[in-house]
Amino acid sequence: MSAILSEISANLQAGKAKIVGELVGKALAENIPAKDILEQGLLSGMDIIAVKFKNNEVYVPEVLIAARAMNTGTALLKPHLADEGAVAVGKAIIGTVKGDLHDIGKNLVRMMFEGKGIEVVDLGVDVSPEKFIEAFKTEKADIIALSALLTTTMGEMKSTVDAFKEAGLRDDVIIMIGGAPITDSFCDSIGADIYAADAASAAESAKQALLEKKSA
Ligand code: B1M
Repeated sequence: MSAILSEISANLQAGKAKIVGELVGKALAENIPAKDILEQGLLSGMDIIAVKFKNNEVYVPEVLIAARAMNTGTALLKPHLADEGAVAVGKAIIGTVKGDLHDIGKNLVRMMFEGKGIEVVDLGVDVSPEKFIEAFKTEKADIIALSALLTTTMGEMKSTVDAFKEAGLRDDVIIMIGGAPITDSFCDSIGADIYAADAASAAESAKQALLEKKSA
């Protein structure tokens, strides 16, 4: 791995957002592909933090500042991850479900969606089923994209699917779910439409589903 990508990873782990931003800028100037900066710099640093968090070697404050550094870095990569000249294929509402404050994965999915020409309305974190429904109606969206990182908040995905059924809107919406504890079988069990394991495949599947919807 190139030295600058290791430096990005190390500074992300130390929560040094400003330095991470500078290094990402430098790596881009050196023509290192944005995908490599994301995967081998930022995400590799976040993976190490995740293991340390699990083993109680770092705690919430350290993880929070690492997450801030991650978001600084990904924001700079955003224009470089987008497909140039992508044509708008549809509109998505994205959010992390109620009770859940994790937003790094959700932000990556948003970025990849935008890169595929999908217009995105981001409701942020801790989003209730009612808020998803309200936004779906006002924005006239095609897809609802739900992220959850906690086993305790996965149930909110089912509540959201059920709320769309109760509102008589289930047939009008494509519901996509993802996040570390989510699986394909969970997706089937709650009656959502698409499970995606990572941000890139989420964007690919969303685009495919939108194109199929348009041609139906
Ligand atoms: Co939290 N946390 N956290 N945390 N945190 C986890 C999830 C945990 C697994 C850590 C552990 O190992 N113990 C654990 C959950 C255990 C469980 O539920 N079984 C945990 C816990 C317990 C908690 C708290 C309860 C801790 C506490 O307070 N004692 C608390 C809960 C707060 C809340 O949400 N109510 C908490 C808090 C936090 C921070 C605030 C400190 C911080 C979040 C900061 C932020 O997001 N702005 C944080 C973090 C950073 C993590 C870990 C370390 C990293 C998550 C992350 O951002 N990964 C995480 C450990 C882990 O995941 N191994 C952990 C990088 C990111 C790119 O990956 O989000 O998985 P991820 O996204 C992936 C895919 O999942 C997918 O695409 C992305 C990759 O391309 N994806 C989708 C995500 N959403 C998708 C949606 C899609 C499709 C794909 O379609 C719509």
